Amino acid sequence: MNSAYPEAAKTNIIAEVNARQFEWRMRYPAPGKSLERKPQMDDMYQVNELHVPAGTPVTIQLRTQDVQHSFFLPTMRIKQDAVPGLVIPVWFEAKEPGEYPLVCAELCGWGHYKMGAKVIAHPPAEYEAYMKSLHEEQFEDGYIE
Ligand SMILES: [Cu+2]
Repeated sequence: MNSAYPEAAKTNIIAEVNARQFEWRMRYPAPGKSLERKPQMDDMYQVNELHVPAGTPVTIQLRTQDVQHSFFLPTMRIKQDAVPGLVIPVWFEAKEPGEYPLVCAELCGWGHYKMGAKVIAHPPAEYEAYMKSLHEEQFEDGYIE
């Protein structure tokens, strides 16, 4: 197992993952833009679904909005605490397209048991297309170009 932080992942920051009682909120930059520390007008949001390109290392910025949670991708052997006040980069690679479970591994309250989500890995071209369609869907009123 190689645990070094690959260069490719350092520049491939695809989303902020915000844990809260009792769900996972994703914030993605608009297609072609990079993720900013502060939310931007054209960011995109999703709950309990994290879309990623397959076959390439990616980084997410992990944070929590309330108590301590733990970002756990059991099939990828990735686990990282989400700690109040910190933004923690986590890298992983979904080797194959498909769905991978994302669960909370820190007892965080009554709803801990249901704090599950999924990572959805797409072939790279399909990923680009998906993110574009998500942006169109979330900004279909045309307010932001
Ligand atoms: Cu939790």
